[in-house]
Amino acid sequence: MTAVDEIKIGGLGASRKRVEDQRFIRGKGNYTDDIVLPGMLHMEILRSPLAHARIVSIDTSRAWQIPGVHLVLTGEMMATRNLAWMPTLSYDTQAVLATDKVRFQGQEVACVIADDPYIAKDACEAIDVEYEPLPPIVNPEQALADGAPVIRDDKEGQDSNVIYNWEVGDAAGTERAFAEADTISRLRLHYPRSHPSPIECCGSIADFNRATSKLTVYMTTQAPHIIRAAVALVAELPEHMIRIISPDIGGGFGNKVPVYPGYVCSILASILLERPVKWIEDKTGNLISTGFARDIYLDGELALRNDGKILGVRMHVDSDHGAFFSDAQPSKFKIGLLHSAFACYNIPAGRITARGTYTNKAPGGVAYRCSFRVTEAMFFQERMIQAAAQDLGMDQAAFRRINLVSDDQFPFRTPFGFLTDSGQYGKCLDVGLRAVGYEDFRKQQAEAKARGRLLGLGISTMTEPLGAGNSREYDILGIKMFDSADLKVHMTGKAILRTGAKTQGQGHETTWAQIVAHELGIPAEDVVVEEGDTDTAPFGMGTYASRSTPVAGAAVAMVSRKIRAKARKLAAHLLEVSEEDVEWELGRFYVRSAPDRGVTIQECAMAAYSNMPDGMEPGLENTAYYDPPNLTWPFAVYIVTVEVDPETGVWDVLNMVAVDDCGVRINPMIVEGQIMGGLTEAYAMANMQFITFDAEGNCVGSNYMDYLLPTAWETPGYELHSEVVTPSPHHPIGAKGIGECAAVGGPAAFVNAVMDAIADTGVRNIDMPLLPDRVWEAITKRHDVSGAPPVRSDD
Ligand code: MCN
Ligand code: CUN
Repeated sequence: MTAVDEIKIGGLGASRKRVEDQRFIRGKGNYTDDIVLPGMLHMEILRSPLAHARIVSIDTSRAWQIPGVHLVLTGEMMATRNLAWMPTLSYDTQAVLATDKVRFQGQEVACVIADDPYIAKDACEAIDVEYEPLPPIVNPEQALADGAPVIRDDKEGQDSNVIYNWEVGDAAGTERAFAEADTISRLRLHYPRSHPSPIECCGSIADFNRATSKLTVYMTTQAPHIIRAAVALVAELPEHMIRIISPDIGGGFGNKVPVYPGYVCSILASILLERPVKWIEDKTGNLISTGFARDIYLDGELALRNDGKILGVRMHVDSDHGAFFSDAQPSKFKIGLLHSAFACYNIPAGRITARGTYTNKAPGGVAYRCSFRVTEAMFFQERMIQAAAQDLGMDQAAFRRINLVSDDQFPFRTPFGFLTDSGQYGKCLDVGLRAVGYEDFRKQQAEAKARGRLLGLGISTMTEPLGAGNSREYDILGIKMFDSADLKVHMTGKAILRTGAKTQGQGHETTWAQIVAHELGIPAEDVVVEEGDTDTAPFGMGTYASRSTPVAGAAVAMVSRKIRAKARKLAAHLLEVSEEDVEWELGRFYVRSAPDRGVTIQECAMAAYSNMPDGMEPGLENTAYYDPPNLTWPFAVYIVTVEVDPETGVWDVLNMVAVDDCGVRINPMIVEGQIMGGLTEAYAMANMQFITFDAEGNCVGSNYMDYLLPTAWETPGYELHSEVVTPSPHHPIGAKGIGECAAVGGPAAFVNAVMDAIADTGVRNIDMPLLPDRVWEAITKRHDVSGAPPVRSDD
């Protein structure tokens, strides 16, 4: 007998088909809105039509009279239970239902609970709210202007719209670097607001049982245990009497990390009415009020030597957080992991200053396929790198090569203090350049130019920190960031695995079983994976920041190893030899001196319940909590070629090459799916997605006519490369995160390509999205087009 064939049993490296798709493609998924409980009522939210206004009065009497209405909740009623405001994940407060003022268009003002959602919606319209309009503020510049109205006048001592001033890096060293520079390259950029826009909106069904005092909440959350803690604190319910169940999720993309007023109101309503209360957000509600991302302005500078060496970097960012500072991020860092910028470059000194402001917009900066602001960090970085190479008159690839961290420099301390773990940056760049035919393209580009055609090539190279955290440095609201896995191997060798992560489409049900197969030789199909129920899953911090593989995935490997250690003892007992004489090969223990004498892992499992040695605790189950020593640092090279039509400003992607090194790939097919999805979102951000606000604070982009998602029709094709593999040195199976890389690094590649195509115009920047009219304006007027919403241009 020999070891089992790892690929055949669906182990590490197998492109195993996604087991969850069995139900998804048959329409048998079980999403929050699919759940129907006996006696369930429905909740709808009345939202503010104005961006900034004082509430004079709210009259709910007409709504109460509508047949089928059970409850009308207002801020005033919430206040009697101390629930009008709730804490945010960044130590700010957020209104659950407005009491004093409304602070953004779409803010929650009242809720109606009724027999069905239609009655509830009608009753919302029967609530009479009198507003006294106040001047709205729609960007940091207005927020910081003298005499600007203070948006958060509810907060004692808050006499401006500034939330924080934060800085990181080496001020003196950076000054010296700039003093020594031959050239200073400057760029001002805006990364516009965008929205994760998962197909499924947010929702919850709260079910409070007075008899047992137990509160069960089905909800669309990426982090059920954090929600349980938050509900315990906010609603002052005992934690063991709260059960959060996150069933199938129709895409999260960061949108489903925060705590939303709708969740809180449905919970209170269920407690008051002692009936299940369902809230399902509609698309417009989702687009205008939940988890926006980005909206951040950069003043960036690079200190350069004329031979191409970068000596220092200076960044100032102004971040528009909307009306409440609700970012989900490690509490130590005010602007997430923005200071991971330039981590792949060997730059001796750097400094970032960051300022956050309140505006009359929905709370922003939450997340959208990013590890806490790394998307902004890498976009700014790669736009600044392109501009710097251009300012020096250097080739884009050569300039990067001079400054990228080399293979022998790891672990590498980045300009803002991170320690990157590993990588082969030069090799990835070579693979990408070869794949795109770099030299040839430059020739074609020159030839095309002679004929008036505009071709461009954009490169984006980046590493990003994935896997928050390690508990020394990373916490959310004081809860340390680590993760967990619990594995129960049954008598017949079949198993159930639960983790503290929560899949939203990433395929954990498939890939975690592959890690168990790799560690234990139990076929992946014999391992069922369950996530998202706080009564059964071990405590974990959920899925975002591509932390699942780096942290929960590591815990899966570690718990499997604990199981293997016990199985080894069982094997020794079955084989009647001492444990030291037992060897392991995949799926089987054998006697070192007699390799034919062996027992399978399944036989060990049976023995754990039927034939354990004297004194051994029965059973084959265990739990592992994993606190990673560092973040994992995947690397990527994205190269895009485009043609820009000078007559219309329309640009088409000719080719896109992606070289991703995310260490060991558990399931190569799923990894490729993650990359393609991320590149598509990157393309959308660069090309079309735009949530902006007019001067009154009206949200433009509250529906899919205005907020554009790419369909298969406009999405370009991608050429993916997987030949570079640098295992993470500290991850038990060498895997690094991948979930966001393409969405993080992709946008700059597209923008750089368009900017390269129009380089002769002297235009340094067009802010995203690069809509045709903006590109056309830049080409014909030969000026930068800054997209600070509301869109401004010089004429
Ligand atoms: N994987 C792998 N080998 C690796 C790394 C990852 O096989 N070396 C697999 C994992 O096992 C997992 C998937 O790839 O099945 C993504 O893993 P990982 O990079 O750990 O990311 P997470 O599972 O933590 O997912 C989070 C990430 C984020 S933050 C957003 S936002 C996002 C994304 O994933 N949201 C998504 N991808 C998404 N994909 C879908 N379909 N839906 C979302 O909501
Ligand atoms: Cu930042 S979006 Mo993902 O981390 O859930």
